[in-house]
Amino acid sequence: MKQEHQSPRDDLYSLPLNQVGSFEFDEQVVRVFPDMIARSVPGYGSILSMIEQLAARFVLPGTAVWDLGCSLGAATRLIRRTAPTDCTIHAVDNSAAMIERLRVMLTESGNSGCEVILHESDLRDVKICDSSFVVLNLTLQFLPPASRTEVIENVWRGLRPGGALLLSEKICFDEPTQQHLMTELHHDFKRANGYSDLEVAQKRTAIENRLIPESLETHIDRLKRAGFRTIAPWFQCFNFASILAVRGECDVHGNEKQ
Ligand code: GEK
Repeated sequence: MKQEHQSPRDDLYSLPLNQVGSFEFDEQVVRVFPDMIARSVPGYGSILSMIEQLAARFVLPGTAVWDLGCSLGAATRLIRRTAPTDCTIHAVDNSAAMIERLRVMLTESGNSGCEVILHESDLRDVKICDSSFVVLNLTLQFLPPASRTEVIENVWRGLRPGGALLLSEKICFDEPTQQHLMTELHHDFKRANGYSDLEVAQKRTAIENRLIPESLETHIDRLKRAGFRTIAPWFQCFNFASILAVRGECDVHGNEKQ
C-alpha cells in the first residue's frame, strides 16, 4: 500500500508552551494530521493495509460500511478501492475541520468507486444498520469509557450476520512494569521518528485526559458481552493493538456459521 504521508510536518509542540491546552482535532491538527499519526502510532500503515485486505473479505454488495472517527478518511479511501459499487461508505467524525478537509480530498480525487456519505456527527448519534464492515480505527479511545459499551452494542446490532468490526486502540497494561516498558518503547518510537523530548512531553500533557486507553482484556470482554462470537486480536506493536471481531461464530474457512 502507498503510505499516506504527504502532509506538512507536525511541529505543533516543538516550541515550549506556557500552558499546554487539551488536544483538539482543529484546523491546526488537520493540516499536519497524516504526518502526525504516521510518526506517532507504531504500525499505523500496517493496520491500514490490513483494513483494506479485511474489507475485501467482509464488505458485501449492497451493504453499508461505517468508518467511525474517520479523520481524513484513510480507511474509507482504501475500502472504496475494492468495495462493490452498490455499497455505501458512511464516514463519521465530529471534527468539522476533519470532515471539511476530507470533503475536499474526495472531490479532488474524483468520484470513482462506491458512494461515500460524510457525517459531521458524534459517532454515538448515528444508527448503524445493514452493515457488513465497521471500522473504529483509533477512535473509541477518545470517548468517555462509560459510553463505550453502548457504542460497541450499537455496532453489533447494526452488523448483518457475517459482518465484522475492526477495532484498533492504544492500550494499557495491568502490570506496572509492562506499562512502563511499553510507554518507554512508544516514546523511543516517536523520538526515532524525529520528535524531540519536549514534543513528546507536551503532546503527552495535551492528550492526557482526552485519550483514555483500556487494556486488551477490557476490550475483549466488552466485545464478548456485546454479542461478538469470534474475537481475534491480530496486531500489537508496543501499546497499540487491533482486534477483528466477527458478529457470529466462524467456521474453519473464516466465514460466520449460519
Ligand atoms: C484513521 N480513524 O486515520 N464522534 C465522532 N468522531 C470522534 C469522536 C466522536 N465522539 N471522538 C473523536 N472523534 C482514523 C484515525 S483519529 C486517531 C482516527 C488519533 C474523532 C476525532 O475527531 C478524530 O478525527 C478521530 O476520532 C481520532 O484511520 O488521532 O489518534
